[in-house]
Amino acid sequence: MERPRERRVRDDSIPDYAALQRRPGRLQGTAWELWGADDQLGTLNHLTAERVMDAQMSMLTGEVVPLNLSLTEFDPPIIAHRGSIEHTVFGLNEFHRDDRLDSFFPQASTQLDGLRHFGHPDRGFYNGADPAELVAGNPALGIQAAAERGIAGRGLLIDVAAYRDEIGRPIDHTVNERIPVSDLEAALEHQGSSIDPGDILMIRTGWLHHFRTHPRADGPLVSPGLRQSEETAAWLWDHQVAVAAADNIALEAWPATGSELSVTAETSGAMAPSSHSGMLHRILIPLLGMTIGELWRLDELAVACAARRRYDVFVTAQPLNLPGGVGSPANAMAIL
Ligand code: UVW
Repeated sequence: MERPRERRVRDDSIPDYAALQRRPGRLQGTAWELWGADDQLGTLNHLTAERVMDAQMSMLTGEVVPLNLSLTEFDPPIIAHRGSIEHTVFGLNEFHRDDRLDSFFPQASTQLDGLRHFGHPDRGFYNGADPAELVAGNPALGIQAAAERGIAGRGLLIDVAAYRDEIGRPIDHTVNERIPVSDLEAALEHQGSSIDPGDILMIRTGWLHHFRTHPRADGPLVSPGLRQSEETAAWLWDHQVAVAAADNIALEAWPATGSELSVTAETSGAMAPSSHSGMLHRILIPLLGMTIGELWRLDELAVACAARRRYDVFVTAQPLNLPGGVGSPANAMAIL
């Protein structure tokens, strides 16, 4: 049964993206100190208790849809420096089993990127965190902050893959196609949804389905994803999105080669370009404090949402409580 709901109210105390660019001094272009000088949560602060309560209205049947791939999904690994997990099962006697993980890379499968994952080469890490503190054993900007809070709220699926299929312009999953904001807006309109402040946004590009159903191509890994642009960053920020997740490698198109974003440290020659050059990550995580989700399993959710003709759901995601952790398996689920 359809449950009526009212649109949630924006928090007008939060400056829009254009206003962030006018903040003075070291705060210019950042969300730093908006939620306090010691804040470690960034846009997760949008998930107020009132909004979590409100997200009940997105549960219609109680059907639970897991959003996680297996921890061993990518073997061989898709990101070369994140090796395959080694799982040992042992027993202290014949009637006992225990187990151990080695070579465990928390970002090797369905994941959340925490706020120490990326800094901005010109501006630094979120809230001006000292890079020297971003080490094992020090909790600064660690994923434990999100774990201690827990992530729950209204999730909204944007099935941009289905939209593009339906208009006869399918996304090319074999290249790093940059999906513009205009496609996200059109997909939302097509499915009759709109973003509410505090939403956990889940963007389905269809890349994961393609990757799992086709032989692995030789050569570097590519995936379509969000276009690297100030417009994309502004769109996510101005909608007051709490978490931006997708079913692809990096949320944004990968690799970022040819991106329109640049940093002075690289253009001036002070810092060598790298595979991170041009990445949207460099704005979203350190400047805006946005938690990102990658490799989320959204295909079953897309089928269920299309069947109920509603794309808002209740979502929980519980990162590992690892002090100083950089990222974590998402441990996410949708409740319909
Ligand atoms: C990439 O580097 C591709 O993304 P991330 O490190 O966020 O997983």
